[in-house]
Amino acid sequence: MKIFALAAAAATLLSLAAPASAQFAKTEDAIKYRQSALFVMGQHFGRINAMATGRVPFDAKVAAENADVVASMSKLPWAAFGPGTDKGGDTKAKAEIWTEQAKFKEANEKLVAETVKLAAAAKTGNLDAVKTAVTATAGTCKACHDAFRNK
Ligand code: ASC
Repeated sequence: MKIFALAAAAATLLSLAAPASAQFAKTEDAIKYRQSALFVMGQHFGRINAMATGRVPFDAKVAAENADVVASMSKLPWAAFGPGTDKGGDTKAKAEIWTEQAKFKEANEKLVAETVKLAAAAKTGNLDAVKTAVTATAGTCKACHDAFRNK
């Protein structure tokens, strides 16, 4: 619980912080940062997904806490895909991120929008609403991975 609250607070602070270009000392840091944010988001999404698929019992409070972290985390990775961060570290990022920036931004925004809906669905405590939102959110994860992430 404390960890969730901390992660959410950190996410809020970071999203209010300096412009992307000023955020990272090194390309390697930008790559590590975006991978870390995506990893944390994936971990928390996985906890909700486990409930949505019936692998673990549905707990509305836990789902809502995790969904809030997902919604906060979903805002973070994109500022770390700045110019020149296509190389210079261990990354699966495709060149299309930088050559099709409008499309990439649209994909980012879709994810953020779906995670807002996921957090709202989780707050209703209704498992069916959570399932619907989990499916929609996972769809935006997959669409972006298919278009912009190497295997
Ligand atoms: C997850 C996760 C992703 C997405 C993706 C959806 O749980 O970590 O990256 O769902 O696999 O297709």
